[in-house]
Amino acid sequence: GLSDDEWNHVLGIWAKVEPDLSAHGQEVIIRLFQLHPETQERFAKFKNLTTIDALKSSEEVKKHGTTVLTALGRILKQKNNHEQELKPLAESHATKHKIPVKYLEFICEIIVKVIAEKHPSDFGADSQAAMKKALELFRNDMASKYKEFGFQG
Ligand code: CLN
Repeated sequence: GLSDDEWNHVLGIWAKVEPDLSAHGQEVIIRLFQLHPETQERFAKFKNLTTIDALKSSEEVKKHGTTVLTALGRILKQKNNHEQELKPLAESHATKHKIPVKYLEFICEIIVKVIAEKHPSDFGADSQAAMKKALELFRNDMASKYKEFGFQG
């Protein structure tokens, strides 16, 4: 787990992200699709967005980015007592969307990068290390829940 100090880092930087969640979310989703095009194929609703301009001007992408980061923020705020929040997410991503754990790794890495770019002076080495640790916990717990739902991920 994370120490109190590490959770303070995680929630401290998240408080800087929250006022502009949709811009962060949009950037994360677009970058994910650009770097890992196979992830975009999982979204029926984004199949028509075939250019970077189409992605950038899509309200749906912005909305989905907000949905993702809102869910993630809710989980982080539980400081690892996140069973209640995590379970439905693991269930939908395992059984309905069928999202490999590898894709969760992709998005977590991008989330850290986007925060680092947008908040260079508030996201120092200690905060980054704490956030990476929190996201690793999230991924590991998603992966073990996946198995409970019979999805090897
Ligand atoms: Fe996801 C839908 C949160 C990573 C693919 N995702 C949702 C919903 C979230 C959510 C809340 C709506 C409710 C639901 O279906 O459940 N996703 C997250 C969080 C993360 C996440 C939090 C990680 C930080 N999701 C992913 C990816 C994966 C993916 C690893 C592919 C690329 S990023 N998610 C989906 C898909 C849907 C979805 C395909 C369904 C979208 C739709 O059709 O509306």
